[in-house]
Amino acid sequence: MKKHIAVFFSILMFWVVSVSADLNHKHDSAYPAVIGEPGDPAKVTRTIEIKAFDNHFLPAEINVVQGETVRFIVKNEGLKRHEMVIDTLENLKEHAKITRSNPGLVREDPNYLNMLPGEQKELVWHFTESGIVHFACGYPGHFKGMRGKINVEIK
Ligand SMILES: [Cu+2]
Repeated sequence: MKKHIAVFFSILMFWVVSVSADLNHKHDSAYPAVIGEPGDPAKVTRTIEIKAFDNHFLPAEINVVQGETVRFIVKNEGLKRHEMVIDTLENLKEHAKITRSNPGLVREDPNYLNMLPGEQKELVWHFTESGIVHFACGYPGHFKGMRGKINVEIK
C-alpha cells in the first residue's frame, strides 16, 4: 500500500512540474502577454522611427494594427543617455522606480533599448493583442516627459 502511495505522489509531482513548465512556456514571464512579444526580424511589416530628445519622444503616439511586426528605429537626439522600454504603464512605473535607486542601470531585455547621445538602436516587436501599449524612458527626471503610447487597433 505504501508503495502505491509513493507511486501516486511521484506521478502527482511529475504532473505538477509538467503543468507549471507548460504554463511558463506559453507565456514568457519577462513581459505581460498584453504588450505582445519580441518580433521576428524576417517578418517585419512596418518600420517606425522614433526620436528621443531631452526629455520627450517624437512621435509620442503611434498607431499599429494587431498582428503587425514593427521595427522601431530609435535615435537619441539629446545630450543625455536615454532608454526606450515597451511595456504596460504599471511595469514602466515599476521600472522607473528601480532605475531611481540604480542610476545607470542597463537592461538586456528584448523590449528594452538604451542609447548614448547620438546613438541609434533597433527593436523588433510583434503586437499580438489589441489595446494600448506604452513606452518610456525610466531615468530619473525623464520618466514624466518621456512617455509614449502605441494604439494597437483590432485587425
Ligand atoms: Cu531619458
